[in-house]
Amino acid sequence: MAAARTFPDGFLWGTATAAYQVEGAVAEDGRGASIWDVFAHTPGAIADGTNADVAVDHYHRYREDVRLMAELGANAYRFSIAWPRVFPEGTGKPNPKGLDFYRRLVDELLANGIEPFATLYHWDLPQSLQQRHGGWQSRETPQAFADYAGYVAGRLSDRVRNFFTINEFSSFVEMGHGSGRLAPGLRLAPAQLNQVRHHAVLGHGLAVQAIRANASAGVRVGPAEQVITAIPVIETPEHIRAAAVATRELNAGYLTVMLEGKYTDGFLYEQGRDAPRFTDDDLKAISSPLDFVGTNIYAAHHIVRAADTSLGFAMVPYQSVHPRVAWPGGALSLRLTPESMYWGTRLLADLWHVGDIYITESGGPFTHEPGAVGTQPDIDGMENDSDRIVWLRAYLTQLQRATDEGVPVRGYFHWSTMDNFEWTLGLRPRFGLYRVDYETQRRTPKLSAQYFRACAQSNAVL
Ligand code: GCO
Repeated sequence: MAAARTFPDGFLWGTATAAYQVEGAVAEDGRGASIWDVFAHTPGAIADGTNADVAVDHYHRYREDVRLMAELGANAYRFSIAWPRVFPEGTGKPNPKGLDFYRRLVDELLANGIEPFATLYHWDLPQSLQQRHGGWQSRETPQAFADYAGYVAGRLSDRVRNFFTINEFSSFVEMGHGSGRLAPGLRLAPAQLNQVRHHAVLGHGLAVQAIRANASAGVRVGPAEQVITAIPVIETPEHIRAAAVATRELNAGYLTVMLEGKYTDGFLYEQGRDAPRFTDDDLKAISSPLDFVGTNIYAAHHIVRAADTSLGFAMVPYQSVHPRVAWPGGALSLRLTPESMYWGTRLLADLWHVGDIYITESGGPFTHEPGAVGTQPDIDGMENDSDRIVWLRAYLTQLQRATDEGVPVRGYFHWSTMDNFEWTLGLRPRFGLYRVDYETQRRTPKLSAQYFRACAQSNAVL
């Protein structure tokens, strides 16, 4: 029998979702519009013409969904709080029914022995802030976000002990304000884009301060960033050093400035006159001390090698035939790079001495539509997503390699509990451990749900 590849005692096994992708009920109980409601209803914006007005109706089905998490053997759940439910206009008068939903959800989780981890911003900015101030282009928004974060933490921290401030800065900034692929669909000039980047991390920092000022003692807070990961082409000292230098530079606009309190010289030099305008007070807020770092790891953004360049590293470009899983209906794909789980977490600890790390998302869009060419039949009524199991085992193996070496990873949140609305690609990509029939909203465990449960119950990679 091979040596058990166990995780440390107390390691959390969870799944992750986001409000806009799962809740539906977009006009219920006083919820205000978000930029995603506007974007998803813009003709042509969503690949399959769907939107998340209903999504998977988690707002009404949350009790059943919590039971499904318990059946996974999960002891944690990462969800996001919809800002427009709590402050329909983003600021001003709160909507009590907004927080009431999250109290109900959290009480159901706690009653099932599942630890709630709440993300305060998973991209659904109140539309009113976009209209009034231009959203994250304005310094009004970071302050509004801090006020909202402090308000929520002050009222939920009797039950919610862990808050993530913002999810995936790089995605909603670069694709929401650079390429325009995500809401609000802007294509800003470099200087303006840099200012949005800066306002996003400033919002994070001000929110950390507001949570500390309003939450009950012992509450913990940190970001949930998709750390740009660089893995060494060969795991020898010179290439490992190159991967470390690359990781610091590649994250300069986000995690590096949060953890070091300054923008790297390389970043400022590279941005030149487009560099963000900031004050020392901004940097102080941005680098407010954290209790943990959450990181979404799906694949390595880059393979790097040591090179005699000014920064000491060079990219090793991916070959087009690198093993991957494609997003159905889109041009995106995830390259198979399980060692991103090892290097993505080890370098967080090595570079910045991060004391507590959570994998806040990982997984892949392994989608098998019944009747489609190449789709294999179900096994005992469960979707045969053996591809997801093989992928997950490879990634968990590298994560356990890290924890075995003492890297302080405290938990793993699989993306996602169930199939849900995958932003601009709509409902076609399916990331869930549970399959959702979008006609009936019926949830059915996939084979991978059994695999997840086996690992969670053994606290090991099987
Ligand atoms: C992200 C978001 C999730 C996605 C998931 C699959 O990481 O882009 O946090 O909302 O749905 O990653 O793409």
